[in-house]
Amino acid sequence: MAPPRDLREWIALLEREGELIRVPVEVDPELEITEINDRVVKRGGPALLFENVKGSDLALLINQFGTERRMAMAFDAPSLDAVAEKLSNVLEMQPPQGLVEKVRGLQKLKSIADSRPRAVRSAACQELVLQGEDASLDLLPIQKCWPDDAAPFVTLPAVITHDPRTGVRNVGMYRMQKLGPRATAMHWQIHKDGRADYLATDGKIEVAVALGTDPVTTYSASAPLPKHIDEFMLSGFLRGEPVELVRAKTVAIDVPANAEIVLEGYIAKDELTDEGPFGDHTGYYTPPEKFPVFHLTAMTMRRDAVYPSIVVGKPPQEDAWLGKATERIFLPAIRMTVPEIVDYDLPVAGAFHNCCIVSIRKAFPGHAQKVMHAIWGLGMLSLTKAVVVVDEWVDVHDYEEVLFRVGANVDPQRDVLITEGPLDHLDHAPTRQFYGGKMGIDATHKGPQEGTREWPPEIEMTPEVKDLVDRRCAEYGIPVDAAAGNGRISQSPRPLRRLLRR
Ligand SMILES: Cc1cc2nc3c(=O)[nH]c(=O)nc-3n(C[C@H](O)[C@H](O)[C@H](O)COP(=O)(O)O)c2cc1C
Ligand SMILES: [Mn+2]
Repeated sequence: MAPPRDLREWIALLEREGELIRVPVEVDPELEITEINDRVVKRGGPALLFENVKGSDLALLINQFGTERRMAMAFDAPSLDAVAEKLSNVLEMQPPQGLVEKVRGLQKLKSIADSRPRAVRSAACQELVLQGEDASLDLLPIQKCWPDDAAPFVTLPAVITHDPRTGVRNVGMYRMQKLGPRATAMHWQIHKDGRADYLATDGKIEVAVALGTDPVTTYSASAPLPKHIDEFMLSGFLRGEPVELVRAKTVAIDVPANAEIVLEGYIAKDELTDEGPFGDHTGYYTPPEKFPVFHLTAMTMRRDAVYPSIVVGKPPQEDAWLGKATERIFLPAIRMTVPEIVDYDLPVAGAFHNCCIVSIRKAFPGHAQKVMHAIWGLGMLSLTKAVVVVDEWVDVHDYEEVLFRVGANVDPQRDVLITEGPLDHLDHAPTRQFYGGKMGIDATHKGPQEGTREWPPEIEMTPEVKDLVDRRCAEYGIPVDAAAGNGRISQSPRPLRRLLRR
């Protein structure tokens, strides 16, 4: 088995696994699909294939990533941590000793070599080629997601550009507001690589947009890689097989051969439009702001193309699992630069950039503060508003335990660091856009080295007595949960909530 090679294999797999429902009746892409999907997502329900979307001949796929199981299935992995392990194996490669290790080392190197995209001459994504007036976004079942949205938005695109200075490719997921049959806005935010490519051009930049790729490639477009790393490489590595690319018809850009739909076009340097309002992943409407205009020069498709969509809004939504995939997959890379980090968690309810809980192997005074600053200096994690640091033995995914540590171990005057720095483009809370306050909470144990009193020992029952009670459970006639222990009160959260905390 390997990850699905294209969207159709993925849909077939989801269907075989009881993870997809086909909806044959007509539904409206304006609001109705959002409301149906919202109810399904919040219950951890299946992917939905709407086969009869009002105003379009194309089917619409939504909620393909809506549960942890499906997100892991997309990678053909038992869990997201298993995906991370694959990366960690390569990142932590040491010079091999002995034959067995050498062979293993070669396999690892092969997995890197296989990551590079492969060029092909003909491709399914170009079965139909529409140019000029024939190319029209009106053919697509583009959703208007929320009542006050300015227009329909393409929500799950892989936007491909090249840096005009270096030629290096970038793939990013940036929503596109429909402005007409052959124009959209391009919502690449201030911190994003596609925007940097665009700013580096002096006239116009060619752009291609892949819709409906295999799920790992779709995920990769959302991954926060450093600018000089091609997201298709990451996809190839995670798939264990190169992404196949074909030259687009009207722009000098290679596009995924397996895509359902490809939009080709360009963006002129100084042509801006009002983008938004849009019901965003912050749970609020993002107000209108100027963004560049994308002009469509051609549209290529597979026969009977399936249009992929996603809805963001008040968390949790489907994008929670794309975010959790990034959280898990990037842990080994984060540990490369900050090895004292044991684990971290970006709570879905905190919309990812609002809060980061991190556990560390604390070794010296001020270590928690060092890690806070490291987080504020790492890629897109630099936009994190609040960082909570706990000791290595604390489970960062157990929010009740984290709150217990914050309550028990924090002297707000001493342990809360208030500073400032760059913030998420869409954060409406700071007084100024893009820049504002940040908070670090040191919930680790402190000691005389840090100028405090002796830290008291934590309460722990002896292992002997625990074993004794485990053994005698049945005898007591009391329903004592052998798994619970140490006197902690743990309310059992709703199943979906519990999953999201993982
Ligand atoms: C569903 C979804 C929608 C997104 N929409 C946008 C968007 O409209 N604009 C944006 O700048 N980032 C958006 N992102 C986040 C980017 O895809 C992400 O930051 C990615 O790393 C960008 O690629 P880059 O690092 O190559 O710029 C979205 C992510 C997801 C999962
Ligand atoms: Mn990038």
